[in-house]
Order: sequence, then structure tokens, then C-alpha cells
Amino acid sequence: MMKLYDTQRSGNAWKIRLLAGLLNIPLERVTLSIKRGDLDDPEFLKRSPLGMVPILELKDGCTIGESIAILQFLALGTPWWPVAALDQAYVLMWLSFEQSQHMHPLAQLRLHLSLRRDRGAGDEDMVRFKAEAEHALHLLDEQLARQGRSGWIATQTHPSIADVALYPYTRLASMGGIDLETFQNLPPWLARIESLPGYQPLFSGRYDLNFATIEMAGKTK
Ligand SMILES: N[C@@H](CCC(=O)N[C@@H](CS)C(=O)NCC(=O)O)C(=O)O
Repeated sequence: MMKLYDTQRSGNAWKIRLLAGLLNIPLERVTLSIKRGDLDDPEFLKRSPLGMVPILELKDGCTIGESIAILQFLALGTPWWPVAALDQAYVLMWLSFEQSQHMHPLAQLRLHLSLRRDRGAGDEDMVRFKAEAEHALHLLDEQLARQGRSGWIATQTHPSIADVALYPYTRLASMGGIDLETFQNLPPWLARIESLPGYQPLFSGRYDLNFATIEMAGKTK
């Protein structure tokens, strides 16, 4: 079985568990702790030169880092990675958007305002991240409007790995102080993903913990 190195609350690793669930691919989870220093461990750094999760380890020991590379690797040959060159280009375009404009500000807001609670919403960088995150979510909302009720982020007839990549940090945006209900097309799109067979919540079997802070989640152990 392939192994997924993750942390309990990593949104980037959630993307991989979500796609694996949707594709019915079994993964062995190796859940590391940043606090314990697991990501600086020399054994882990051999698998992940950048010292980050997620990492997918194949049966032969080869490892793949970067969530979007792992998603593409798992989706190849399935409807989640389209066949037409133009559709592939659109998927790559939205994956690039996720990495360059979407994930970082949303992840920083969630980390500092909700998980670590070590910053205030009025801090200069948090205000900047909020503006960047809202701008990215507006672009996503507008794209969903263009795609129509039955369309997906980058494709029309079947969702792609662009939907999977953009799902976790959009879903968790409220932890960074963003009200998703102010966006017309994001809530129905999130609900459509959540109704797909094989959907995986962040905390398996414990949907209520998806928005938990570190303290609340710690009590589940
Ligand atoms: N571009 C990377 C980002 C991965 C990433 O930011 N991982 C975080 C957890 S969500 C991490 O490992 N942080 C640990 C650290 O930076 O020390 C991806 O998409 O996989």
C-alpha cells in the first residue's frame, strides 16, 4: 500500500486523502507532528527535502512531494485528470492559481487566527492576507458562475483535481475569519463536492472536528 505522510490538520494533505477517497485508493497514513519536530527529523528529510507534508511514498520507496504533483500522479488515467489537452491546460491553470494566490493567505489566516491563536485579526500581515484571500475567493466564485450550475472549476462534465486542490482551504476559510455565505457560488460547490461518493472529511468519521482548534482536536486522541 502507498503511504501518505501528513499532519493531523494539514489542508494540503487533506487534498490527497480526499482524492484517494474519491478514487477508492487505500493509503496508509503516517501522521507527523510539527510541534514534536518530526518534520526536521533526518529520516523524514530524506523523503521530503523541503521538510514539508504531504509526501506520498510508493511501494518501491520513491517519494513525491507537493500536493498538486501527488494529485496529478494519483489521478492519471482517471476522469479526475481530463484527456483533452485544453482541459488539461485549464486544470493546470487553476492548480497554479491555488498555489500562487489561494492556499497561502487562507492557510496563514487559519493557522494564526484559529489554530495557534498567536495573532490578531487587525495585525498588518493578517489584514493583508485577508484581502488576498478574499480576492482569490472572489476569482473562484466568478469562475464557478462562468462554469454554470453543473460545471466544475476547470472542467464541465466531471470534476477534476482542480476542484480537489481548491476545496480544503476554501472549506476552512471561516477559521480565518472569512464568511463564505457572502459568496454566491462557493457554498453550493462545496456541498456538491461533499456529496460525491468517497468524500473524506478532514477528521475521518468526525465531521464536527473539521473546524476544531488544536486544543479541541487534542482531546480526540
Ligand atoms: N506547496 C506545498 C505546500 C505544503 C505545505 O505548506 N505544507 C505544510 C503543512 S499544510 C507544512 O508541511 N508545513 C511545515 C513547515 O512549513 O514547517 C504543497 O502544496 O504541498
